[in-house]
Amino acid sequence: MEPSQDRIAHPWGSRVPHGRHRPWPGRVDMFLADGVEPGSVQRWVQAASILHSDGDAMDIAVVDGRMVGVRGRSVDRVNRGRLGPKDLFGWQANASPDRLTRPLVRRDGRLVETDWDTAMELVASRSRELVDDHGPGAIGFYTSGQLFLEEYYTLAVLARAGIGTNHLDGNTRLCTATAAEALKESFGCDGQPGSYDDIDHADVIALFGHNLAETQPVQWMRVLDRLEGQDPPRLVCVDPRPTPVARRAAVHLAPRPGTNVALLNALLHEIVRHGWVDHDYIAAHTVGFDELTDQVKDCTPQWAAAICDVPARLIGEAAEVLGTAEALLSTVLQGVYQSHQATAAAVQVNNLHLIRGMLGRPGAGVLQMNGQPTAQNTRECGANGDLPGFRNWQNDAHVADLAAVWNVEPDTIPHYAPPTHAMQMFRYAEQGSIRMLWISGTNPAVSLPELSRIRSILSGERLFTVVQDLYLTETAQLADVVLPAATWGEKTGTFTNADRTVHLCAKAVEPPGDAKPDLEIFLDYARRMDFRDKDDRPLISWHDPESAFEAWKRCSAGRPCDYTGLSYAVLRDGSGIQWPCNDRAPNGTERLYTHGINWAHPDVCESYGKDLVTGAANDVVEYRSLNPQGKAVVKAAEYLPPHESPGEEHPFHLTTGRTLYHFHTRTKTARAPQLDAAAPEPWVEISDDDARQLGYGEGDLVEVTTPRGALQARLRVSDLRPGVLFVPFHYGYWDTPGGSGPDGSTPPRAANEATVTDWDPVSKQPMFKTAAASLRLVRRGDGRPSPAPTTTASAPAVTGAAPDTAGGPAAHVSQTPDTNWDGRGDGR
Ligand SMILES: Nc1nc2c(c(=O)[nH]1)N[C@H]1C(S)=C(S)[C@@H](COP(=O)(O)OP(=O)(O)OC[C@H]3O[C@@H](n4cnc5c(=O)[nH]c(N)nc54)[C@H](O)[C@@H]3O)O[C@H]1N2
Ligand SMILES: Nc1nc2c(c(=O)[nH]1)N[C@H]1C(S)=C(S)[C@@H](COP(=O)(O)OP(=O)(O)OC[C@H]3O[C@@H](n4cnc5c(=O)[nH]c(N)nc54)[C@H](O)[C@@H]3O)O[C@H]1N2
Ligand SMILES: [Mo]
Repeated sequence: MEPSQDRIAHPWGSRVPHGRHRPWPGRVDMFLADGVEPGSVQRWVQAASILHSDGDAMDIAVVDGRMVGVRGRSVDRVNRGRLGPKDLFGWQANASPDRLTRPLVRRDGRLVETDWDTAMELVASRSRELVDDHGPGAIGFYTSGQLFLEEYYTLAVLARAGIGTNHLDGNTRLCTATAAEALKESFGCDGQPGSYDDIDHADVIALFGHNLAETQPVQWMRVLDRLEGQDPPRLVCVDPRPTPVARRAAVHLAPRPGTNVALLNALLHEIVRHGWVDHDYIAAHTVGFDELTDQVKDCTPQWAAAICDVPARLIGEAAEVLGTAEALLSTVLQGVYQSHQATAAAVQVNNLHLIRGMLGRPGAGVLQMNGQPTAQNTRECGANGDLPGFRNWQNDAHVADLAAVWNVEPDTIPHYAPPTHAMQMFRYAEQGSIRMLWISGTNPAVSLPELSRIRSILSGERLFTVVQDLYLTETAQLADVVLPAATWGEKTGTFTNADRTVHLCAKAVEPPGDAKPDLEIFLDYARRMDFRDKDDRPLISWHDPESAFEAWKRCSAGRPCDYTGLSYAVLRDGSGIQWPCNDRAPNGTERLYTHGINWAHPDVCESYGKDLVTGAANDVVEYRSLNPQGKAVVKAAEYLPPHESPGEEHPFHLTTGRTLYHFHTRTKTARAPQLDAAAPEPWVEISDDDARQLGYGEGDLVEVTTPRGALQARLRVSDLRPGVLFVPFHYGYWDTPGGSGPDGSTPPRAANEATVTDWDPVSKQPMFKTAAASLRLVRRGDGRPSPAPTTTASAPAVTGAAPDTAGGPAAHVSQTPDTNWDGRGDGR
């Protein structure tokens, strides 16, 4: 192992070969600011990363009240001490000089500084007026996948029972709504079946629209280590881009964007035809297998090859690898969730596992991935379009049970319709029925589709907009009130990663200026609004993170996401722990569904399911007759062509997504020098073939246009599949944080100028991955290559066409083998 490496140039660090069925050996990564020696660190404070859904456990180094670095926690089951580039360098953004330190209010058109009392009184008085004049439905809350559990739970209680509005959702709608929905459709309830430890045991790992290498680099390190160890797994990758995953795959299928269902139906067709199915498992644990065989009967590889533009032979090969796996692990992410027929496709991956009996044992699992670090908590706390604790809004007993936890009348909690989804909330704001929108921890003026529309909604006179953030983002610039929040490292809380692991993340340093933790802001609002329960006691009785956690435990008791066995004390010092954690499973639960399906019973399930084409919700009678015993539902889906396909005027498929070095709208990663320098500007990826045909070259400035809008960036000629353009969605208006705004001084460069306002009918997740676009040359590049990274999916088709991405001495990270690992990782 190299004792130290440039981790911009080598994002995954040194390999430690990892044999099948063995515990993953540890490697402790540490990065300290220039001039800081390990011996001079005064305190190491326990935390976990919030720059992806992996939940990498780390300690924050503190000297004289300042963060000076990070070190991976080798005791933790998730990362065994490893950290990815964003974990290693991202913390520097906390100390950026342009942090918000005082509340701002808009006066005479300008945002001016004020004190907390003035800002909060303005928000509270406007809320009271609106509720009095127009009812609770005039207020909407749009939150995040990046706050802590305690904050979401408090927000859910104050919105659903305090205000009594149905309009509360998270940016998780853009992110993992389909993960939740696919789990509800197949298993009756949210909750990740698999575990990251399945990577240690699987003989086949299939990644559907998931660039694991760039978006969860630490689990990719685990896969890479296995590829170098005894009995390595075979990878199947379904992705139109030549991602690092695709490059290591035994079979890489690069379908036309938007055709996942056709491809999956052909894979299922082959698996059924060859009899690679587990009939005992199907009979014992599922309903719906016959409908599935019927649906895929004619979906031959030749049929799918014509739709997906993938060789039929490769589809057959992939089916054989999947069909003959002895322990199959599948992961699904945005290439499915944000693409056409999102839920229908994600459900077919569940079907693959159900009909092959690939669940609930080591190596056999599904990870319907989350993307954001704390998205699982948004969902389980009911700060998205669900009720807290995975309760079913259509089941009166569940609503009554929740009302009892909160000591309110059931009618206080809106359940006349499904909780409003974010896309609909923006529509209501556009139409004027939502008159106040409180946005916390998300930057919709960069991350929602069709940005010209979003800007006009947010800046409209009729909407009173509150934005709670760390910086004066593109969104905050349009607000009426801006509340300065404390973030990771400056506040304490817990959160849950994609494989149900709960971590404690402690406060290491003070927030800047007057910035406050989101929890304190929500509690302050609840006090000012004087929310009461039915006995006239304060609705919200907790006052700090730990008491909020204890309150949430009561709400989660007896539900699938049972936290009753956890506490701050249990989470301190050791490893993260997977829920459910209770009397029966005091050390947590590695895998769900080890003894059949337990949350799909009509009286228990979170959802009665939906029609996969229209999204219409089933009622309890339909569900009971379909699934009286609460088995898993094998739900078939027919392939339907995308709503918008390339044609004469817009000949390309435009797809969008991520790069390794940046997180989302870059509010943090653009403020970390090593990360910013690795990918300083946006780019447009095009295939070698298309570039040659058009006579365009590396570095040319181009404009991408769709019916919604246009953006400009320089061209990267890559091994992308022909006919597709890829644009990273990270870049908003600013070249540099705090730079010029959308005043026309610089050409637009955000991917979402061009994306479409359209969503999956079942999960309501917007379609960021499929649009039809045209391409035009603006200016020749004069031999200067585009700034896209060379270490990732955006690597140039011709080696050497751009200088290698590297970080130099400023990106050197120490790597130390860790041998004290008993393979248990619970640290107890
Ligand atoms: N570096 C980094 N890591 C992150 C984040 C980040 O911003 N930066 N964000 C986090 C969050 S919130 C999320 S949601 C995750 C997202 O993680 P991923 O889903 O892995 O990332 P994306 O780049 O959005 O999309 C994945 C792949 O989908 C492919 N794709 C596009 N269209 C289709 C299609 O129709 N079918 C198929 N099969 N594939 C298609 C794209 O080519 C792309 O490589 O990453 C998390 N981790
Ligand atoms: N075209 C396209 N668009 C996409 C996607 C895509 O693939 N393509 N992906 C979608 C997905 S999956 C996602 S998750 C979204 C992400 O989209 P956003 O949620 O808009 O992205 P972020 O930049 O993470 O925004 C989080 C904001 O919260 C702030 N923040 C960070 N920590 C805290 C905190 O502790 N408290 C508070 N109050 N604020 C905090 C940050 O400064 C930042 O402004 O984008 C979606 N949009
Ligand atoms: Mo996401």
